[in-house]
Amino acid sequence: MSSNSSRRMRIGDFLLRRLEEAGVRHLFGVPGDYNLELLQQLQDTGALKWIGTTSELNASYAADGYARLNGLGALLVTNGVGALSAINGVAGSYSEHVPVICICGSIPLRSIDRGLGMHHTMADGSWDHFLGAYAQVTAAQARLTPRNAITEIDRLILTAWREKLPVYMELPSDIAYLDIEVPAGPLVLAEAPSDPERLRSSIDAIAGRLSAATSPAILVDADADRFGVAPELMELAEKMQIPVAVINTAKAVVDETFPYYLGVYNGKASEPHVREAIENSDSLLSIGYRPIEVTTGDFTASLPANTIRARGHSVDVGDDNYQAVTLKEVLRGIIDAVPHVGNRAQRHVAAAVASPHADGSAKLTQAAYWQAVQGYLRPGDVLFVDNGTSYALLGLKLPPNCTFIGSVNWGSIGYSVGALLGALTAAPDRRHLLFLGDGSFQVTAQELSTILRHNYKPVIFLINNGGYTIERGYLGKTEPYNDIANWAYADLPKVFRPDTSARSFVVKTRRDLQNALSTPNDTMIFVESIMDPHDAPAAVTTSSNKGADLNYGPRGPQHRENLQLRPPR
Ligand SMILES: Cc1ncc(C[n+]2csc(CCOP(=O)(O)OP(=O)(O)O)c2C)c(N)n1
Ligand SMILES: [Mg+2]
Repeated sequence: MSSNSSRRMRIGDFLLRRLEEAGVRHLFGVPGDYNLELLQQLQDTGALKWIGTTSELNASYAADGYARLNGLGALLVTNGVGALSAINGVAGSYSEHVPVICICGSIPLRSIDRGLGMHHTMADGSWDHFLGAYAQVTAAQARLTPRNAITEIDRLILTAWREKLPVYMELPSDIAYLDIEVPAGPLVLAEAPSDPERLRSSIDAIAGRLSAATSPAILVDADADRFGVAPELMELAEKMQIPVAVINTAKAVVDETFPYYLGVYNGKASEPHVREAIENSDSLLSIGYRPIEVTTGDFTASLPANTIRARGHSVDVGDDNYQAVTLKEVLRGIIDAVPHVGNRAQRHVAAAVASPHADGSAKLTQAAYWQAVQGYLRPGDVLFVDNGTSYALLGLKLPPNCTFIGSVNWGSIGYSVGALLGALTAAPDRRHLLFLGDGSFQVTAQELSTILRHNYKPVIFLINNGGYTIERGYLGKTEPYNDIANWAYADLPKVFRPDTSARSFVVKTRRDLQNALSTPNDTMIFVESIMDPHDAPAAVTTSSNKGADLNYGPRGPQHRENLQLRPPR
């Protein structure tokens, strides 16, 4: 059949078919009367697998986690109530550059035509509020009609994939079963090729600079992962012996055992050799760099003035800005254009500090905890970090082929539990390790039930320190607003799935932790570690202290006696 031939198909079936052609094999979400008709089509055709979640917020986090490993993710919500429950997570996908398709089963076109008041609306005769809200947090939005369904479905899916950003689509509940003429050929996810002259000129400019440089370096942000160019960056680094640093949002995007991997650049908070290599480079190539306070050591980052700024679809070199180029083609061209360099002076990466041997029966500390976690990591692990003292994971050295899933820019607590469900669904055969605090967990804990329902086998490392320790470093060291209710966290697998085979541990000492860590990964492992509310990695408290100065200014309450958790002196 030729690609421009057409056939008849129901709108809902066509949408599911397009998602499948785009590589989406699972749909997360919560049913509602405005989307049940599409769910029935999913059921009848077996097109995608439905993964029902306990809330739309968690579905949005799951679709994000799924997309991080799969390249594209999708969720299905219902009008208004579902859409707005999911909007925090979708906004996070926007902030973090993750392509997610949010499909909202919306009020029937019949009601719009006739001006009928409907539930899940403002009951004010309007129907555009939620499209308007989503216009703020997505790259493209549309309400489908029988006339626009073909073009809009393809436009939204392609926009999400090309821009690496979320999109929002309303499917009115009375059109999913209507037949339309649809293209017979599949949807092809492809970048438009670069403009040949712009591509050649940008490659010449960058390759020229890198070749002439004596201390070139590469600085990587998350877009290197989103646009899939980590292999090209490593190939370039290897060919020219160029050191590569990442910022925290791009942890593990470059294999940390790669010989030219430097470490994490974070302004003055970086290790000295990383800072030196980036800030004194005479030709720094940055990839998708989007600095914020927590990725720049509180704005102490200082990139050379002549930094080359490459992004997904454009490049800045000196005074020139190149449009209509794709990052992958630019990097491939640079690799071909630059000479082999075999004699650049090697930098020495500081060896890992030897671990002091502590008493196994002593109370577990954050220091001992992260040291034990370091030893537990294996090549290929998928690692999740939520907001809180678990950010300490960013300081560990990761084995090869690990994936790091976090939300450093958006930072919505609880994200990691939903993201874990999504990533487990996308890659069930990898080992998934979740690191989070009690406060973050309490936001999205019930999604554990979905993870258990599907027999997934992650390891969950929960720090029970009685509340929001990272916040105590901003303000309220001992204030009750940073305290939370104590749950029997380790009992929850049993609560959420009475017949579970999950192994739960309540860890109070280093020996308890070692015992938990020696368990095989043939079922879910839930490790609840009890720690002191005032025990926090120095990097976390220092960053919180600085954040308080930035947030509250010189007249703020953080200067008052003992109101702020500080690093031990
Ligand atoms: C949705 C949302 N609400 C509030 C916050 C503010 N916040 C950031 S970290 C944090 C506390 C995290 O506590 P916990 O998960 O227990 O980590 P800990 O530092 O105690 O290890 C809070 C409330 C946030 N980031 N996101
Ligand atoms: Mg806590």
